Amino acid sequence: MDRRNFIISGSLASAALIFEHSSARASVPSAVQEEKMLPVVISTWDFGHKANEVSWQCFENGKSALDAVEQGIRLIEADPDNLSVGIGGLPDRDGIVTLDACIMDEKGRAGSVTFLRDIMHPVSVARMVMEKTLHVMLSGDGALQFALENGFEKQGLLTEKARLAWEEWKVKSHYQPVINIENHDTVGLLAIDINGNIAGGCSTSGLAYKMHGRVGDSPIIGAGLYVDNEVGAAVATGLGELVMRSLSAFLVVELMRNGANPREACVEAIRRIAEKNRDTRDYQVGIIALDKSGQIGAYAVQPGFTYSIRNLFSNEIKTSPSYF
Ligand code: SD4
Repeated sequence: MDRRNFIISGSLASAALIFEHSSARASVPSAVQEEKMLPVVISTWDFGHKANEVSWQCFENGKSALDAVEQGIRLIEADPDNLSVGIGGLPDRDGIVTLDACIMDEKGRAGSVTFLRDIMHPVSVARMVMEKTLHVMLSGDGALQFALENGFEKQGLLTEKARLAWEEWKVKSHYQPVINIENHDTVGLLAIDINGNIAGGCSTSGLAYKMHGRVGDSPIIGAGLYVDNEVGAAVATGLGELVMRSLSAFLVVELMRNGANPREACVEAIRRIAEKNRDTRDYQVGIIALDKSGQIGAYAVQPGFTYSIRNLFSNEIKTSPSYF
């Protein structure tokens, strides 16, 4: 479907929503029913709602799923009030903000940056790694150098709010990193366009007060994010160490390839994490997934994981079911 038809079907969808609310679902025009699943944007947490809006605008402007993913994530990276992504992210235990991000497109290409300092939009640097280099991942000083060479500007990312939170943590924690269910909230966003092309991305400042040099799952292709345009995509949030050990995003996509629906695939990936870590419950991992037809799924270890969905019929924040 071309852009014009997408916009038309968007307005038809609004009509469809009204029908739905008035329990006259059967009256929805058949053209809308046929195309109801695409495009779709799904993202982690409540703040994903406003990221989805930006991604949706990209679709309305005829942009690709990759653009939709990058632009949606950039909005969250630029929000100084978000304490886990981009500017305003909580620092490591030495008071330094280091960022991880990655992106994948429908061709199976991937780009990633880890341990990046002083650049507000790691997802865009990751995209540039994917598009302009022969590599998948750049890290630390090399990632920074690449960003600066490609027009990104250096800027301090530690806001006053984050600095004060870190000062307070140092007193309370006696300078030990705290890894619990409170200290993280990564943005992960998956999008499928009207042509069925899928892209995904992920961006984070990682666990608050982590050891300097620590890298989590978010920039690791197959752990924090995986996209396979034949099958679907998945992205994770939560305690990265557990996600890295089980390659959760890749696992979810492979389970879908073998017939699981997105929800079933997320349940199985979370079940494996929960079963392997029976000694504690003081952590959270949440996974969202999208398949080729636009069906979505979500599941988490703990209650409290929310995700945001935008398609022709729905624009809302949902609470994920959980293992415990
Ligand atoms: C990490 N997975 O660095 C990230 C943090 C996160 O929600 O997702 N927070 O481990």
